[in-house]
Amino acid sequence: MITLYTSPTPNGHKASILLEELGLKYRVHRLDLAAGETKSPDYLKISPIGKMPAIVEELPGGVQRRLFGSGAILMHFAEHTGRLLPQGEARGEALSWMMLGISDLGPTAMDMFRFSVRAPEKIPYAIDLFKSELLRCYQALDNRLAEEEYLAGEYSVADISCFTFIAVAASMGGRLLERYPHIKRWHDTIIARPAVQRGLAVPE
Ligand SMILES: N[C@@H](CCC(=O)N[C@@H](CS)C(=O)NCC(=O)O)C(=O)O
Repeated sequence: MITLYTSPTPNGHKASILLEELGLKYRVHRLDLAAGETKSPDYLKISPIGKMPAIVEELPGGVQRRLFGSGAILMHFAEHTGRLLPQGEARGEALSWMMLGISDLGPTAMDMFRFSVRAPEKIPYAIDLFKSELLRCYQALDNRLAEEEYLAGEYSVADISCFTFIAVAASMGGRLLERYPHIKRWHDTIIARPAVQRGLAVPE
């Protein structure tokens, strides 16, 4: 049995969309971030950094496997099932775009939100920096999606990794999808997938 520790955020949705796409059975343990549940001693045994998403898998023989962070989850289940991670030349593309979602797009989008919305004091340097870095990610995605239907040619973990941060930004208003027509075409195709809709509804 797979238990997904999550909360309704873009990183959590990467894991739930993946599990839905792969048709794997899992149960959901909802974490209350505001109540500090990711910092509890029990949860820190699963995710040493105290962040979600994380997974505990019960394996035969009473063995447990933990996975923490959306990147490890995407990679592990794609490799384990042999799905959503193309082989051959496209593998390098898939891993590169998957990592762009994890190490560039996601952290930059979160820092942009923190500095422009949450911060009690608005620091123009930080806001300008994260905005320009975010636009750099959007432009790279749009350019790639002008060439290919999906980031690695076929639908893969690369798309799931980047999609959730694009979807949340698009849902907050603004002109992201208007400005980047290739991202819009890709976003609209992915959001229409039934597994993506189910994944976005987790935790209910
Ligand atoms: N690199 C991690 C980042 C995960 C992350 O930042 N999770 C946030 C919510 S989206 C979190 O757990 N925040 C709680 C905290 O920082 O205390 C991943 O890709 O999953």
